[in-house]
Amino acid sequence: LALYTELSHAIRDGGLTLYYQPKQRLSDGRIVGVEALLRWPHPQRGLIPPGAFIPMAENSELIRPLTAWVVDAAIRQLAAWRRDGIDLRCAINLSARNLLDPGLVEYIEVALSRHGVPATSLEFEVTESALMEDPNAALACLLRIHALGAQLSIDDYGSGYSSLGYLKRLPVQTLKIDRSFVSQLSVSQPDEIIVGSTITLAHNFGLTVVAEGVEHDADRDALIALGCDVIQGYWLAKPMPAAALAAWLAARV
Ligand code: G
Ligand code: G
Ligand code: MN
Ligand code: NA
Repeated sequence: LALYTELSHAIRDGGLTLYYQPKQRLSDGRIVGVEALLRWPHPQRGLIPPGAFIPMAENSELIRPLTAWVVDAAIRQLAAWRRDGIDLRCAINLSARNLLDPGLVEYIEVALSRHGVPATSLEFEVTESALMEDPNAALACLLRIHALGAQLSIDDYGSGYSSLGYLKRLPVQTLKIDRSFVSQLSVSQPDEIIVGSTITLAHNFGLTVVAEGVEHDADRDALIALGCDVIQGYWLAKPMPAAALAAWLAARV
C-alpha cells in the first residue's frame, strides 16, 4: 500500500501513538508540562518519526483527522493522569492548515468536554512559518483558542523570518527558542547573544521563554545565567510513552 493510504488507515484504526517530553521550570525544578509528539509504530518499518509522515499529512486532507486524533488522544491522557493525581499541562503541535480549519476549535471543545479536562490544561504550539502563511486567519484562529482558555506558544522561534510585529498582536503566552540556537549555546558567542536578546525581548512582552533542545549541563547553566524560564530537551528527558512518563515522574520524587 502507498504510505498515504497506510497513514489514513493508521489514523482511522488507532495505529498512531503519542510520546510525551517533559518541560522543567528552572526557578524551582518543577515539571510544568509536557509536549505531545506523534509517532507511528509501523508493523514493517518500525517506529516512524513525525518528520517522515506529517509533511505528507500537511499537504493533504489527512492533517485534519490526524490532528483531531492527536487532540483527543492527548486530552484522554490528561484525564487519565489527572485521575492518578498527576496535574500537567500538555502542549499539542498545530500545522498551518489546522489554523485554517473552521472545525478545529469545535473538535478541541468536544474532546475537552468528553474527557472532562479544563482548557487551561492545554497548550498549542504554532511555528512562525505556520502563522505567516495566512496571518489574519491565524490570528482569528488563535483568538478562538485563547478564548477557550488554552495557552498558546510560538514554536521554533528564530528559525523562520522572525517578525516582532505579531508578538504584540497575538494572544501568545510563551516563546519556544529553536533548538538550533541552544545546542551550541555554551561554546557559541553568537548563539549566546541571540538567545540572551530573545529572552530579554520575550520578557519585555510578558512572555515565558522555553529553550528547546537542551542536551548538556553547560547549555542549562548558560540558560540559567541568561534568565530562561523553562527547559526542554534530552538533558532532562527524551520523549517517551505515557506510562514511562508517569514512572519517570514518580522516580524523581
Ligand atoms: O519528535 P520529532 O523531533 O521527530 O518531531 C519532528 C517534528 O514533528 C517537530 O517539528 C514537531 O513539531 C512535529 N510534530 C510532532 N508531533 C506532531 C503533531 O502531533 N502534529 C504536528 N502538526 N506536528 C507534530
Ligand atoms: O519542532 P518541535 O519543537 O515541535 O519538535 C520537537 C522535537 O525535537 C521532538 O521531535 C523531539 O524529539 C526533538 N527533541 C527534543 N529534545 C531534543 C534534544 O535535546 N535534542 C534534539 N536533537 N532533538 C530534540
Ligand atoms: Mn513543538
Ligand atoms: Na520546536
